[in-house]
Amino acid sequence: MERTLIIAKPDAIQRGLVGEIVKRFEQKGLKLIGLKMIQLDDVKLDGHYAEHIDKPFYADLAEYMKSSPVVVMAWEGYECINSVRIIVGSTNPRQADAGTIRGDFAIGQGRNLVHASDGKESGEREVAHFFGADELMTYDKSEYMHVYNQDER
Ligand code: IDP
Ligand code: MG
Repeated sequence: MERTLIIAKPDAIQRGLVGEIVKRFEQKGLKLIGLKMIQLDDVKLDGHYAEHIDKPFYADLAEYMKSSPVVVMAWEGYECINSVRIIVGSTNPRQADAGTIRGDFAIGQGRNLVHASDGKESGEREVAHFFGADELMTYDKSEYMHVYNQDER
């Protein structure tokens, strides 16, 4: 099972799209294992976006990501990193397919509503960056037998 970190960014909070975003992953059949609302500060944000700190857009990105609280979520599922990136859509919402979160609800590249981990290693690292072990839930999801083949569970 892979884990991915999803962030409903400040534009999702301000536009009342948190429920819509959660719904997309719930209806896919993924398992929610952690969820909380937080206010990002420089330390937390720079750690999360370390690969982007030197990019020209980082100052704008940082200001935007701290402009209101965000909702961070950890989701789990078989090969879920790829599934979630498909559900989220391309970074530039104007290039994102209809049916994706960004394609359906966003326009500006710096206002693309949601963060999703881009690999198995980054998923583990990002979940650990935002959630303590005691904040991640372990439980059986009763619908798994109807969502996965036996060898995928
Ligand atoms: P991703 O969120 O699809 O993984 P990344 O390339 O990792 O995209 O970029 C992180 C975030 O930085 C994007 O989601 C977006 O909010 C912002 N960003 C990326 N490129 C640009 C840009 O060229 N202008 C403004 N913001 C950008
Ligand atoms: Mg990224």
